[in-house]
Amino acid sequence: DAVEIRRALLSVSDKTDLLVLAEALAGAGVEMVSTGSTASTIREAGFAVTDVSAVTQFPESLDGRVKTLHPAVHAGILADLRLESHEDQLRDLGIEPFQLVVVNLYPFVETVASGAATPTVIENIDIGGPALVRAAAKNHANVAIAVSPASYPQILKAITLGGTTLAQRQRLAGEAFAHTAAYDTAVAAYFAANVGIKAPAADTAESSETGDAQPDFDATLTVSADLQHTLRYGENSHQRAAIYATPGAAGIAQATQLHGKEMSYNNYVDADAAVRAAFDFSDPAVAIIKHANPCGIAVGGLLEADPIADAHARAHACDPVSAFGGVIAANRTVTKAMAETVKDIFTEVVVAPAFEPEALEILTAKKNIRLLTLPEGFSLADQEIKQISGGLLLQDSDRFTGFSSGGWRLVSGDEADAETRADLEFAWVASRAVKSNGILLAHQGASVGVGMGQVNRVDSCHLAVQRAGARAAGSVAASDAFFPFADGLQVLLDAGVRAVVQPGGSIRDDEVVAAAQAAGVTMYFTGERHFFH
Ligand code: 93A
Repeated sequence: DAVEIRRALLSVSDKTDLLVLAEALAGAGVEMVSTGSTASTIREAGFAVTDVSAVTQFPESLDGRVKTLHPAVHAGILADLRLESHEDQLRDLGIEPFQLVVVNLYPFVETVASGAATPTVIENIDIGGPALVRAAAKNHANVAIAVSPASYPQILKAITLGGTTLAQRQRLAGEAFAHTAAYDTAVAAYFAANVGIKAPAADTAESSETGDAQPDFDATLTVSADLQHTLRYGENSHQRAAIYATPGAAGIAQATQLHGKEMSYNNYVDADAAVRAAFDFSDPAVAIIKHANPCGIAVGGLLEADPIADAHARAHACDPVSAFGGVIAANRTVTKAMAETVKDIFTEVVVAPAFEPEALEILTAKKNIRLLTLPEGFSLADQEIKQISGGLLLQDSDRFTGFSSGGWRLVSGDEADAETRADLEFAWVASRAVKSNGILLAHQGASVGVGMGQVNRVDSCHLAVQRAGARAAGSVAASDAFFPFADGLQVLLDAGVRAVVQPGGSIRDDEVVAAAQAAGVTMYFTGERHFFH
């Protein structure tokens, strides 16, 4: 099944190691057929090469848009020489077969990443190249296809061994189809991101009937984002991924990386969750995030010498085990004192508005830690888009409207004293960063136990209490949504929680309030829910 290479087609944008290959092919007496600048590179190095236009008897035309798109080329690649009829037809047509095709495509992704204007991007959509690649890969019974200089060494070896093996050509064909698929995915992503997606306006008649809907919401979605670069991989190593940035925005996608390894897909997700949590507070605050959930959130004591360092120390103390490998966001400049504690904790990312020079010095001594500064005018997104199969969901971002929206309503126990009230407000804001169902226990401006992401609220309560340990007694609790039954609340009461804030609104609110009253515990209803999925 070895196929000896006698004629090769070469057409490459990336000329890396082209001449190494050309030299070996020339040395083995292989006829090289080539396009425009590939041919001139080979010729200038002193090797014989046939211009593709001599094969097609058709000039390379339309500014290079038509070079190899010709039957004289494609019949030479696609002929299955295991069939006598194909051999006969090639002979009648006067077409020589190829045994090797070496193509790498126009640098589409790189062109987009360079910020090039649309016409340049469009011109870098390779048409003839993928056709060559797919033709050669389809006919791997007869032809070897190399889509990257990384494959040249095995081609060089095959030349010395007298030809390519079937197993080798099959492997190369698989790589080739994966390559063209990834290429077209990048092109499709560019179109999806740069062509406005218009959704029809909401059907207001139907909306007003449902009562809860927002009839004035003109659900026009215009997605505009530019490809920044591809990422090493997505959420897992077998997923391809890329990052896009919205023009004019000032969020995590526009952050400047000062130090450390390349940001990963998960780093971006967690950094976004971390800044969302930290920037919900106006006081100096730190959020430590793992898998988009907080393992600690705290505000710094304003009377402390270094409030942001204090915030970090107290956020870390919430759950030091989980904070290992976390992503930290601070809503103030990272100080030397904060850096001194962070440096001893394995941390993936630190993101902040700025770093003190001494802090930078301390943290950059750690090779892998990623340090990011937020762009000027940093703000969270106004709207959120979630993809579902077959479409998209659009919503306003869940903005924290503070304590003024209708006010809190005391439904159990005594009005909170100032300190308890401050803790309840802290817990309520911090609970917004917890994936639903979320329960957050807090004490003195720091989370002490977080129950996140459970499919029932009782388990979230158990988790929060368990994480808080001895700190549950005397803490305050916030629940991101109402308690549907008294059972979850009872877990908190049994653990010694002294005050609770929650939206209210359950049809069993009476039972829930009665449980709080029986325990003599202060409870407020906010009237506003903060689900976060
Ligand atoms: O513009 S194309 O889509 N039309 C073609 O017929 C064609 N044939 C090869 N692009 C075409 N190619 C691509 O040209 C190859 O994929 C390769 O990336 C590039 C090499 O051109 P040159 O040798 O002129 O640099």
